[in-house]
Amino acid sequence: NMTETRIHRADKQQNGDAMAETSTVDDVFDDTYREKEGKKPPKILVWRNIILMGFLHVGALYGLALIPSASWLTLGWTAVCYMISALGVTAGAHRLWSHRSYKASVPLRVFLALGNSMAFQNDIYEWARDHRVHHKYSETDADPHNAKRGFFFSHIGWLLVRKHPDVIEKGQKLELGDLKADRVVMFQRRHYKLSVVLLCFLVPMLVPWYFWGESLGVAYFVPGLLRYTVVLNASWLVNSAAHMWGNRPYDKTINPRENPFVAISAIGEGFHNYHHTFPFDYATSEFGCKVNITTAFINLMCFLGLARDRKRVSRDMIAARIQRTGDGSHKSG
Ligand code: ST9
Ligand code: ZN
Ligand code: ZN
Repeated sequence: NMTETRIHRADKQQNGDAMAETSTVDDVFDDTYREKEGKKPPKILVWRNIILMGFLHVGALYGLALIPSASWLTLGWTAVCYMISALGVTAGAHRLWSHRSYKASVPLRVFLALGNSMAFQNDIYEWARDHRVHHKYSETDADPHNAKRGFFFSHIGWLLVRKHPDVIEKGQKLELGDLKADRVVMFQRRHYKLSVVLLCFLVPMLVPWYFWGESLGVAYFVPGLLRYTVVLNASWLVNSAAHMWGNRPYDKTINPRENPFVAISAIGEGFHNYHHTFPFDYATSEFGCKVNITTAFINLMCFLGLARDRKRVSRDMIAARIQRTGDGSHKSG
């Protein structure tokens, strides 16, 4: 354990030197935290969430059965809604707002916030707060979706019970000034419920009904509920599957893994061993745009002048890390 501690310390130093600016983002693993000893607090079920998530998944299955009755335009629209809501999470809440791995102009931030409301995964502020504690206290009581509590808990279970008190205690100590200072983030937080009703449910349903006469039933269940549920599960797989199955070429002392299947459905967010090792890298992967639509999207935004200052880990730093802490699965080894 002493060596592990030293590894993390050394890396913090290294990251800090290479990326002075990122030191303000409170997303670096804290190896000094210790779980409280003794009995764990009891699990308190939140029945409202259990029932709503149950209905949502039944509705999504019904949407699946309705796919053959949907027009091609409606299916195309479903894919568009999937992309916009996924980008609102990956390029927005995750890479921009949780990790500050690049900078985005106001129009791009507005687009990402709209996509984020379409994804209905809690507002950006709450998402980023939970995500920063997830990185900082990964796989401990203070991690909201602690993967040590099993697949079900890290996938969906954590949204169905009250949080462990350490999540809240540690979360309250996080530096979140950058989020509070972002007017787009705070505007979305103030109008979150209305924005979700409009963007996650009404817009996906009304567009196919109004523009090409799709039935309201198909329009509600396919681009609405089914699309929402698939984006949710694709995101949750990063917390469950990508914390359990895959190689650890960059750091074998941590649980997050490289999982190409998750990377596909989560449009580039499955390279999770890399991401937890270098959380400030805007590509969340060593391999840039490969199986990574989100990275391609951010590159396009830079090309259009809507984003800038992408942070990237140097080749040397990656190679050194693979040598020092990798599990030997990297093809360079
Ligand atoms: C959803 C989120 O699905 C999904 C996140 C996925 C993350 C993936 C990450 C992987 C990497 C990125 C990959 C992206 C891939 C995307 C691919 C796309 C194709 N710090 O929460 P409350 C305080 S959401 C500090 O009620 P309870 C705070 O004061 C789905 N403080 O705790 C708070 O008040 P406020 C839809 C914290 O009572 C107060 O405590 N949404 C923190 O224990 C109470 O907080 C739902 O299903 C913290 N971290 O309830 C709703 N946390 O907020 C789910 C809390 O006002 N949520 N505080 O400041 C809930 O109903 C509740 O949170 C609960 C816990 C029942 C789970
Ligand atoms: Zn993780
Ligand atoms: Zn992250």
